[in-house]
Amino acid sequence: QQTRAESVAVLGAPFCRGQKRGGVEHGPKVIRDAGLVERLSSLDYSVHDFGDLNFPHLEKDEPYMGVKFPRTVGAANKLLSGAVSRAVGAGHRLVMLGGDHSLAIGSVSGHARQCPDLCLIWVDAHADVNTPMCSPSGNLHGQPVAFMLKELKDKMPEIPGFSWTKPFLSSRDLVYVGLRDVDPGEHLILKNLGIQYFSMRDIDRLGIQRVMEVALDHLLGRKQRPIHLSFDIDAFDPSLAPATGTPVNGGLTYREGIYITEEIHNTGLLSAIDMVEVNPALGAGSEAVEATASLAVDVIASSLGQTREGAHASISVIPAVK
Ligand code: EXY
Ligand code: MN
Ligand code: MN
Ligand code: MN
Repeated sequence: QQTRAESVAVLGAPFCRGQKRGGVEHGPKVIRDAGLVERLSSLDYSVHDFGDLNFPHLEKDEPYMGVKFPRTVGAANKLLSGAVSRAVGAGHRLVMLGGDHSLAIGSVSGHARQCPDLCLIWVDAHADVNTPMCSPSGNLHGQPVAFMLKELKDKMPEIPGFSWTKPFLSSRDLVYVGLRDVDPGEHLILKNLGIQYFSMRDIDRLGIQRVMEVALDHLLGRKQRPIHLSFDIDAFDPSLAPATGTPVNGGLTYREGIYITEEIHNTGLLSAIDMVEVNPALGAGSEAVEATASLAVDVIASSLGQTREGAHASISVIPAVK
């Protein structure tokens, strides 16, 4: 059986300090247990599972300007950023398994070190673009995009733990899909910076086909460039993804979610994926957890070329009667 030229690196990031609920650090384990590596191998990738990162534990990490665990989150993301940069630099497509969504600071910045012209598709119920000044919670999983955007540079205080990174992304190189729980400060940022976003209401109005057409044209119409997909499992409706820390009603259907990733795959430009916020300590028992993890695997596989209409890569003749 021939294998694709491409290889995929899987990198586990067992980390939970960007939010307050324990358990999300076990996301990488349940996503692997749901068969991720086998599924990607069956798509003919050569899969390199780099295992889980070992994040430093800091004894003392007091809040700073309301931001919780700043040094712990900063140090974890610094480590992740280096690991992602090395994996992408070695020529792999990257799959980062979280962990909470604060990890996107490290993942996207590490990717951007190798691909400075990348664009970012953020699929989430939330915009995760609070600055420390407008965050209602102080949780860093609600703030990662604010650390990335060049246009927010002078709105961001210096947070201990983050001196290693500086903003690297233009607001026009970012698109959101799935929003339905956006804080007032975040809404102002989206509007002031003219960020292209598609809320669940927009999906209701336009349909997911038109949403993806406009989203991809916005990002790629000017220039073809590598895509980073940051996929928060809470983008899905809680009936499909119950094992997550901040569920919001009225989310993506299974078919909308898979259509999003199929269209991203069809660009041929997907370079890295984050799959975050799967929390096996939540949800009403093991079935709920397995359903959520299996959904995460479907999203990743679909992003990397699994199709609903089948494929014929490994068979070229209809088998003759024996
Ligand atoms: N916007 C709220 C906050 O900043 O606290 C909730 C953020 C939840 C973030 C989840 C991961 O997407
Ligand atoms: Mn635990
Ligand atoms: Mn998120
Ligand atoms: Mn979210």
